[in-house]
Amino acid sequence: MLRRIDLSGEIAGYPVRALRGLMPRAELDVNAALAQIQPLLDDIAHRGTAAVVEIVERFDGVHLEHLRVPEAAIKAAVAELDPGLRRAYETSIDRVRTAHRAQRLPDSTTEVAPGGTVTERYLPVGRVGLYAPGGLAVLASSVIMNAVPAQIAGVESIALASPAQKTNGGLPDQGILAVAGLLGIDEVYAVGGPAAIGMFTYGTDECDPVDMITGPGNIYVTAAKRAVRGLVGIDAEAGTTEIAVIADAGADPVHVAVDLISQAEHDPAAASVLITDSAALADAVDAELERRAPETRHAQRIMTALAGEQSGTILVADIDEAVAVADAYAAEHLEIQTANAREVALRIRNAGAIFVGPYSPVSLGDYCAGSNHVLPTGGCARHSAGLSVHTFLRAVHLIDYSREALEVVADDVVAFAVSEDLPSHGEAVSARFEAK
Ligand code: HSO
Ligand code: ZN
Repeated sequence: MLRRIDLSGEIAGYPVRALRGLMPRAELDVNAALAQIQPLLDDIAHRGTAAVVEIVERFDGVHLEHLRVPEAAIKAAVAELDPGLRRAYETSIDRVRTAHRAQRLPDSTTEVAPGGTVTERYLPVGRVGLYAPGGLAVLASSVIMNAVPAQIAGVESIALASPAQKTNGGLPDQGILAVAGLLGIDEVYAVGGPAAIGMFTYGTDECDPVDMITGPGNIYVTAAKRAVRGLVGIDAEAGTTEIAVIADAGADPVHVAVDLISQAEHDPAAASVLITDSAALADAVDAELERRAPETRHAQRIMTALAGEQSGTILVADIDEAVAVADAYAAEHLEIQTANAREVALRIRNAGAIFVGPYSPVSLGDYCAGSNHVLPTGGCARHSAGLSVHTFLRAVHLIDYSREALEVVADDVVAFAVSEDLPSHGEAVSARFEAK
């Protein structure tokens, strides 16, 4: 089912660019969508609530009297939760909180020279708008993954927007509402798509503008976020889900296969990549995929993803080569199913998140590991990290020098200033030491 590329023994000296080209990622034409949604954003900027109501009516077929969801509806969604699902939501929230609390950094003051200090303060963003998609992509877990880090960072005001569902009386999805309730988010808007991004950016008489917008969305939401970037802060653009697995001859082919299938379940363009030094393991995984994929609920989507050119098996000579390939690919999710898995994992440089050993599957991380599932895709793991408490903090420097400390470095500032032909910069220092 997976196409196979044999690179054994060829990795040393193999150009990184060529390695990256082996498994090309699906690309979306966001800019084309941008041209379509720009008029909607402009309309919201000018007419506020009235424009949002019209857009929701046009695209979601729901007429809203108010954009904001009554608190009673959020409470009811929590009350109506199936007990098993409620426990799952609470477990996830609990673990994500525990893991993310450890990310908070204390402010730090460094004495750079006697009497001269630089303090780094971590200040939370003031108001954040979280977006949760509707339709086929209702993922309550993503609300947890976005909201918890913001709350732990100390963001004071969090608003959530999710599309009005005709099937839910014009309210957002019940699961989304329930999770909001469990997280203590009471400001929720039944607004989806670019309208939500416009509402958050420009504000309306019902919704104050936000400082930052995070959360996944379809290509139109992504385009809207691209359009307003700078006016508000925006998280990284989410691409199609991808999983790479490094496995050796000792790996369980069932584990490898079910994990490759699990992420293929997201999208026909999802990437499932196996990197192994064992042709026998690759054969066994293929056999499991052939057997299991047609039996899955979303067989069509999964089989399309597995057969796509973004997916495949790369055969390498040994685990050193496997690590090199994985680093070049820079997967959103990387599993290590080898002997000494933790040791191998610690050698990886580029991956959004690394899942170690046979009992740490990606789907655990999607929901209940405590880690965040908003991760860099499309090779962005080479330079970026996933969503975290840091996403919602700004490090601000406080510069505090005494007269003596400034005097010690005055000549250096003047030398720089003169060399850059900005002499007034130098005078701003030297004037302080001239006799009056
Ligand atoms: N694997 C997805 C997250 C997710 N999976 C949510 C299920 N629900 C992207 O990391
Ligand atoms: Zn997933």
